[in-house]
Amino acid sequence: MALTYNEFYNERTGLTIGVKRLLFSEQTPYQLVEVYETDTWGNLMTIDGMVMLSEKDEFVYHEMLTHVGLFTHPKPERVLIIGGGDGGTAREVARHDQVKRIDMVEIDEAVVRASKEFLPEVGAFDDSRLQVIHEDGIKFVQNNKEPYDVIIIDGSDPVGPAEGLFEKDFYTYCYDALTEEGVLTAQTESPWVPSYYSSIQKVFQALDDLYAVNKMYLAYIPLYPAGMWSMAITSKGPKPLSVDTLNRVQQGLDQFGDDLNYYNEAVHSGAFALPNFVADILQ
Ligand code: SPD
Repeated sequence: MALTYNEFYNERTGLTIGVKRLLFSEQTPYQLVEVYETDTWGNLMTIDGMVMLSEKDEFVYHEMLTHVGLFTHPKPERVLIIGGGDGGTAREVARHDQVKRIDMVEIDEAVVRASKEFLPEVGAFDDSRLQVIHEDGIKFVQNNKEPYDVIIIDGSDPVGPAEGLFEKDFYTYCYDALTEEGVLTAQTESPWVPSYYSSIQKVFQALDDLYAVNKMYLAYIPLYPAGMWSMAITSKGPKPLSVDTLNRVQQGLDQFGDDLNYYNEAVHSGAFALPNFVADILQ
């Protein structure tokens, strides 16, 4: 019998992926973490029945969540990742030579363990600048004493342990944990899933209240609900579309060579073009 992984994200509408077998399944104190071997997407990690990443399409999410923010900051040296236990965001951060320290705060050690074993090509766990900390990301930010230049929120969906990552209190703690020109990026769900609209609105309202600069941008990720994904960039000053930022994008990408598969100069700017129905969510 042909096996499939099914994720319903809008009543009876969903995603079906052909799978060969279940490689890992663990109910942790926080969530159900699973990894499947799929027919065509490489290995696939899900949390509580929601796709987190597949080996074949993860590059889109990780490149877009990372480089838009890192190039917006004039000198990103200290970077904090909240969540991101698969290591893909850390891998993209590590491409930036200026970065001196990467702290990744992943609440669930099972995500890191499963990723190292079954998604070995994804994470940059060997980078000497990376510290992996297993703690509640919200408490970590709240108690932080040494501010970061860039914070990246690479959490899961707004149910279970990641719910608090969509609340104003959390973005207030992040504001206090950022340096003077601090930049933050966050994953903010699919604009095609109305049940997430209130979470999206809550985040953008909080960013609007707290930060000087605040924008939504989009990426196209086939295994996420409806394929369209939104992200937020917010900062205390630096703007993602300023001439300085665009110059940094150009110079930085020259150094990276051909290593990226999604992000480029045109994508950086184009990602901020929002279709009307998406802009309307933020009204
Ligand atoms: N429903 C998909 C939400 C994905 C958010 N994070 C994915 C983690 C990949 N590093």
